[in-house]
Amino acid sequence: MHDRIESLAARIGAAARVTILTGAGVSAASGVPTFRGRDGLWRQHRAEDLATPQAFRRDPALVWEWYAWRRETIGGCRPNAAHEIIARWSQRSGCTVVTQNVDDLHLRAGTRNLVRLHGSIWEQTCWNACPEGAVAWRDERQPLPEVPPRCVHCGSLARPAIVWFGESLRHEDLAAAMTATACDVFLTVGTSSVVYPAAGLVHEARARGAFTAEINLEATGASDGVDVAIQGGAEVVLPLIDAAIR
Ligand code: BV8
Repeated sequence: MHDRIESLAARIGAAARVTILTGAGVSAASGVPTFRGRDGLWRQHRAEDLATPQAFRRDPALVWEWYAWRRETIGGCRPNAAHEIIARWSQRSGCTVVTQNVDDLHLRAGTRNLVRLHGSIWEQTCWNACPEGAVAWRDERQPLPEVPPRCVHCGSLARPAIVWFGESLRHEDLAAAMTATACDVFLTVGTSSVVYPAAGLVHEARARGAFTAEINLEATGASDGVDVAIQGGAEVVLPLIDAAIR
């Protein structure tokens, strides 16, 4: 593992453009539950029951209870060493961070040039798509005074400003992520690489000539397709890489 960390550090140190894609594993050491691992959120709840527009239409109170519980959990979590190293690297010009996480821990760590592909658990939009409510507003109140919450503009139902299964990602976010696949080094960190289009970004980057690396506790479907796969916790491996960058 030492050699792989040294060679990846050399690549990052020499790169003009670095892109980092993150998933739930980056926030695991902060205490945010992952989705598909042991104790992952999807083990207790079926995604299709909770994270789809159909589920929300069927039972908005149930979906909002799940999000209210996750907001409470995430509200008590702090960025860990992985978020902090990524935030520091993001200060370099040419670095883009693309996250699938909705917890905003990258933002709280001070990450620049951040693309939040799946939105934020701290933001809401109007379910009825009233014109003002189409623009997300932030609500960090803990606990939410009313579940389900209401649109601050028209009073109808609000929804989490999160991309659910079967919904399109925001065009500008997907475009920014695709642009960032034109890079020298592409790191995929703490993601099971099963949810598209995010899971396709590392392959796109490699096809465009990037050196690609994965950091994950275990092998994923992306492991065989990257130049180097390092098994370990992001909060352990990223500080080791950082220390090895000259
Ligand atoms: C769309 C919101 C256009 C809920 C989430 C192409 C092929 C196949 C299917 C599709 C495809 N294109 C589109 C699809 C369908 C679908 C999809 O990908 N389905 C999958 C399941 C097959 N995609 C969509 O619907 C997307 N929309 O493409 O629009 C369209 C529209 C209609 C029809 C066709 C196309 C929208 C996707 C939106 C997903 N939203 N959730 C919420 O968060 O509240 S997904 C959910 O999974 C999470 O939000 C999360 O962001 C995402 C990814 O999960 P991960 O972050 O990877 O987390 P996971 O738990 O899985 O893995 C954690 C990893 O960390 C593990 O590997 C573990 O080993 C590791 N780990 C743990 N601890 C550590 C660690 N690693 C390092 N250090 C540690 N300490």
